[in-house]
Amino acid sequence: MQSVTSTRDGEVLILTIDNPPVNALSWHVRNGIGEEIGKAVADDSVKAIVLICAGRTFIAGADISEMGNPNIPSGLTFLEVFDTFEHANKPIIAAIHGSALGGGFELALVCHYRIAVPSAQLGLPEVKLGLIPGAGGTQRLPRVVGIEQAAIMVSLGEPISAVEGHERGLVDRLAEETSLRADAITFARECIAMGPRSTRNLPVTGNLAAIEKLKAENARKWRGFEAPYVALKCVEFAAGVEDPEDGLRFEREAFVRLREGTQTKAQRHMFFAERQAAKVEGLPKDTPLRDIRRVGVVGAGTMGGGIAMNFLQKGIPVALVEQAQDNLDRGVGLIRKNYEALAAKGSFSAEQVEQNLDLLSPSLALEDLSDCDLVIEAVYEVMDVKQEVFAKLDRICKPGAILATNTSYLDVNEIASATSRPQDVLGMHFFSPANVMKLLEVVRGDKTSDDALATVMALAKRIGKIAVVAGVCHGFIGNRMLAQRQHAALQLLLEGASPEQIDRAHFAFGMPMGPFQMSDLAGLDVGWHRDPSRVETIRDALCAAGRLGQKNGKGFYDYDERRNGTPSPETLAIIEDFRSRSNLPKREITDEEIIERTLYPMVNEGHLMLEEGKAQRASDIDVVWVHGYGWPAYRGGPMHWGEQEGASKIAAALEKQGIPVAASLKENIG
Ligand code: 3H9
Repeated sequence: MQSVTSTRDGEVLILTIDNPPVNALSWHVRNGIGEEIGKAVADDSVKAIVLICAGRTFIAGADISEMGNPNIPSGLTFLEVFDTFEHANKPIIAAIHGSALGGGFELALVCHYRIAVPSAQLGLPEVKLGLIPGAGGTQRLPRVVGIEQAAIMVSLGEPISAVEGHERGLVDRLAEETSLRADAITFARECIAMGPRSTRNLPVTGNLAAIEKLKAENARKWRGFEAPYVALKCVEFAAGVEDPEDGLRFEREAFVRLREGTQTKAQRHMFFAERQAAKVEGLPKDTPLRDIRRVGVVGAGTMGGGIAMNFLQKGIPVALVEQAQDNLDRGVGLIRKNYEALAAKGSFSAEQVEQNLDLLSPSLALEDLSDCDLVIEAVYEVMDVKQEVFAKLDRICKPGAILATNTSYLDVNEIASATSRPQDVLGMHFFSPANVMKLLEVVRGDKTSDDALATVMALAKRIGKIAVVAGVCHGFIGNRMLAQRQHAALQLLLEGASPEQIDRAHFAFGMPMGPFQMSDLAGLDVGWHRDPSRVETIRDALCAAGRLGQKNGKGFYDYDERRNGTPSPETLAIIEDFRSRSNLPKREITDEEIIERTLYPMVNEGHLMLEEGKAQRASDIDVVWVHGYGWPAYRGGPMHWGEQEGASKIAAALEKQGIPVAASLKENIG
């Protein structure tokens, strides 16, 4: 089937792009458009051209799968096609529904007029792929909407609605939601009299100060990322350039530099990894889903409350159960406080906060969960406690209800065995803060049924999570790998590195915090045996000394009341004591060694999990680490990073450390 076809409505020619799933500008689409537009321009009986898309969306950008692929047939470039549009001797009208993104949005910008349905979205999300717009977006957009709005759109990559686009002069006309094609043809007839019109030579308006403000506001979020800064540089250039052609050249060169770099490779990998993660091997696409209308959460602590918020804000009623009234009140109070804080930031209106809270039913009785379609347990990480809750839920919950545990380590099969319905039991491991973190590990027990799993995967998408399927093993994907990193970091302390040096090396690598800062934040007593006389590790010693982490102001670091950490003489003395008893000489350790010693064992563990079938694919592991632990997206997750480091280098380093190497890594040793 042809991806570009033309039809006529009197003097208006309608060019339709049909390239599922998202009408990306693949090579054959570019060639098709170029050819058809050439013919239409040459045909005197055509007075106006409408560019419209079939299917669910307008053009969602360049075809990302073509990038870095040397086997793409040659043909027309973006710039050749765009040039024909811009210089056409008759008006071209972009008719937009769904999303006009990246190269698709840029093509709409070279069209002479734009009509869109109100629900359409317009944006330049290239930064999320480690790129910038490469077909004039950074040069034409400031000429239409001004520097400030253009800078926001190119550097943050978030789309705006067609309604906002209309207010900002980006969209010339709003169409009826259901009659875009007819409305576009009518509009095209009006445009004939107005003639073609180009955005390229419009003056750039606005103030460059907006750019510095954006940089300051996003410094933390953009740390280590190249693309947002390059995108802003291009907007700045547009403001100062005399000949727009120079601006286009400047942008093009910057685009090509980024396209050849490592960051975009990693970020494109993440784009596909995130979409791939939703696919469960061996699960038929048409697996029937269970209806989830009401959710129960057991445990109103920080985790339970955060979990509940996910559903409430999507309009799903939640029954929240606690054992004691004061804990329940505290939990409900925390949910309100969190929503109010979000409302203060503009995420919700005050009315929405009340609507969300109206959907919450606090209770002291598990029996109140009898009509829930899904119950998520978020109580203490102790097997006996979990099993007791599940045995009760088994008696109380209606047949077909899904029973999920939020455990972060424990054996989901063992938890399921406390019920008479292990097919309905699985893990839903949320990450803290549960209403903020994107990741959800969905743990598939040995007996979990296909439809329970498929239902939870679909539900995850509904509440805006990126779900990854993990098999039952200690710590699942994320925490199992984390344990390797923590173990190696503690070993490095014994050999002479300090907590600050190790944390600094991880921060410089791009992690939001290092292993010890993270331990302090989580609490050093998580998983501690609680026997102060049993001191086998540095961590045991810190706990025994009452150093429990940020929560009591002292852990690996000492904390002030604003939770700023400084090196602790007491901790350093404890480390020193362990070192002298382990007879290890103190030596200089480089940051490079820290990264290799702490991260290579993680990559190894990832390979082991793949070999054991605990993770479906390497890219799923990357999704877990980028969205659950803040691994920098520009490094593409530990498995992608490991691939760039080289399997043979990693395997050799692990062997040198005496660490058993995963077979799939070992086979790469030359
Ligand atoms: C660019 O344009 C650079 C230019 O400036 C340079 C010019 C020189 N290409 O997300 P979904 C696939 S850079 C190839 O689940 P939704 C996706 O992998 C590009 N494939 O759907 C998935 O495949 P599968 C700038 C793409 O409804 C399927 O489509 N544009 C592309 O939730 C469905 O995707 C962007 O960054 C693509 N461009 O969301 C836009 N886009 O089914 C990226 C999607 O096999 N796309 N696929 O897993 C999106 O943001 C969302 O896909 C969209 C739809 C909002 C469009």
